[in-house]
Amino acid sequence: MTATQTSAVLSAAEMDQFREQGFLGPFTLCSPTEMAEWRFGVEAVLDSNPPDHKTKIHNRHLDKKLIWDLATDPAIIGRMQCLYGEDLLMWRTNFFIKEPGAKEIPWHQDHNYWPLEPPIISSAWIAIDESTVENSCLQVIPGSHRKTLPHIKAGEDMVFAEMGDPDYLDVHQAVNLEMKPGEFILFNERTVHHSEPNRSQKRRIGLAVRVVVPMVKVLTWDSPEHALMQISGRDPMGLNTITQPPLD
Ligand SMILES: O=C(O)CCC(=O)C(=O)O
Repeated sequence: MTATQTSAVLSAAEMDQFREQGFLGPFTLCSPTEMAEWRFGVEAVLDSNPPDHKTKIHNRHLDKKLIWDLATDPAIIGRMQCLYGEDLLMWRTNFFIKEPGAKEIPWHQDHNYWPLEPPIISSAWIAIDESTVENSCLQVIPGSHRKTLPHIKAGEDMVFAEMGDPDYLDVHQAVNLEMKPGEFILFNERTVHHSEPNRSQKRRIGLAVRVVVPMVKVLTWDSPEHALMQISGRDPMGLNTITQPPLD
């Protein structure tokens, strides 16, 4: 599938909302019927072996055009350009596959884990499957991006090794981000987010797309082959190795 839509734009009110809340959406990338077509391709990618990087679920935009096309859909990139400017680089893509029984993803801020200097990054999280409270949708705490949350060691029942310190969290403020297949949200590196264990019998797949601006240097790399890709505009800083998107 190729992206054919015109780039989306945000209103001034939406941009203010992103600055105040740390997240925005859900927005529509495509209809649930169209996402069923994408999902067919996504499942084939997830069944295939990546040539040169660590797992089947991370950074498949490096070797599969379908993932690059999905991750750089104009519905996402147009909105990111409104918030971060024209010059955008793709750093990572991560599938979050929560099968029935999958563990909790702890409350966290992404910048705690990432080798970025400075840690300025925009994420889009795309619902590949329907994502509901029942099958552990993403949750965020509005306005939480205005503070840095201390992170501590997480328990065995969590997916990550570190989690946001519960003493500094007000989870009563949390918002459930239920999404139909084909919808997505935007958030930033400090927005506190989480998902419950998947207590349902329904799988939930999301694709997280990580986009940086050229002033951000990636300090360590997932693999020697993992370069960034220019999504739009220019790279006037030249701080990172840049490669071309896959052709097929
Ligand atoms: O999909 C989830 O449950 C968590 C996603 C997440 O932590 C992220 O996109 O940074």
